[in-house]
Amino acid sequence: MNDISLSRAARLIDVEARFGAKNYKPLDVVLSRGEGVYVWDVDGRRYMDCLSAYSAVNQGHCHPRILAAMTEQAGRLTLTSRAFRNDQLAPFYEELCALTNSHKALPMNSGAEAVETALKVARKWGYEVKGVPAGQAEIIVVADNFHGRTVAIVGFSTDPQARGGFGPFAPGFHTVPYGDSVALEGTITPNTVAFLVEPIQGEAGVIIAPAGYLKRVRELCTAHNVILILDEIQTGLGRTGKLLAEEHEGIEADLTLVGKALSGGFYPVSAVLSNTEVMDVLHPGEHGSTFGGNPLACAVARMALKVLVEEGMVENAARVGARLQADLAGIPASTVKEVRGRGLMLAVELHADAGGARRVCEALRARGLLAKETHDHTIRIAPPLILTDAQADWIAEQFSAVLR
Ligand code: IF1
Repeated sequence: MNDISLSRAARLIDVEARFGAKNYKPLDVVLSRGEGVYVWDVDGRRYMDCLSAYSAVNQGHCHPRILAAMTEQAGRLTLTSRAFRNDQLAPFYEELCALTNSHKALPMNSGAEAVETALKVARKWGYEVKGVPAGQAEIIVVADNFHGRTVAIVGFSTDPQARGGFGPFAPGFHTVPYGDSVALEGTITPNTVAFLVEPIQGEAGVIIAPAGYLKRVRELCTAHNVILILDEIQTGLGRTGKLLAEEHEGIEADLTLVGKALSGGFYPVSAVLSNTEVMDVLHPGEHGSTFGGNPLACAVARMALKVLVEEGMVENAARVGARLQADLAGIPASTVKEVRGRGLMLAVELHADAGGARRVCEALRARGLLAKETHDHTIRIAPPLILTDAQADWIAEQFSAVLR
């Protein structure tokens, strides 16, 4: 690093601090280019990206086929609004539903919008189909959830940082512990319309529920006529070594939420997928979005799904993820409490007295590896799904060097 380029990064960081809202505290690495599993900072220094923009770039940075689809579509037609039809929406629906075995899809943009959409669908279904008295619909969520940042969503967060100071909140939400199907059953009432849960909790620190939990949840939702909404915005589209994480337990949600990697990180694209006719409660004018389902988003998402499947990224995530997890678990470091995860959604949790995860992330960064801590003691590892064996071994070597 020379002084001139150092000052360029420092200047950009200073300008951010002066003009930007202070709602983030990123690592002080200023990136200007990405390709595959690698990103480069403004000084030309290369890093392996072990965050993948929170699993939005599962396909790797600037995937050439998605880039080509995006630029081609951008030169033809970008936005019509849903007041008119466009020629990309129908094939997007068809391909997305075929791939995920869904009946119907509703496109939005951000993950939070997909969550909000599912909550609205569930409530409306509750009133119109289940027969819940007006204004009485209840939705059950779990503790330590992360579903986004809207007022309704943070209202049922249990994280004081996410919800503090943002009330008053929407009523009608109840919280049960994650992984506890008995608590779920005890909280269901005749007015319960939905249960919303992440198959593996991301922000909570890559928390995997006990085996059989989701299966039991599925049984309870069916038995009590409650819509099961799985938030697969982070776990979906190959991250855990299956296309959808629900496949690990052999279940199907009623509503499945996908986002992030649905566009390979090129563009915000999310969707609500429906396995039943529950989506039919929405009629013209009752829900929508200016950008949702636009032709650019559809063209990008179609190619993002195509490369995920055609280039074997889901299988690769399972295989290389297992190898990396075993490598990490084999590091003889007394600072490590647990290595866990599925596919390439991994986490290393440190003991509380190990000096903190942020420090480890800083040390990894100095060795050319970008990872992000979650809470104080957990480092998450989520590289693009195109990771090779040699790259996985390299990641484990860097952790070994830093942790020992
Ligand atoms: C940020 C976390 C990850 C999500 C699940 C919905 C959304 C997310 C399961 C909302 C978003 C992001 C948002 C990002 C940080 C990040 C995150 F640490 F906060 F939890 F990935 F681990 N459901 N997760 O994980 O999607 O509206 O953002 O498109 O900075 O807030 P969105």
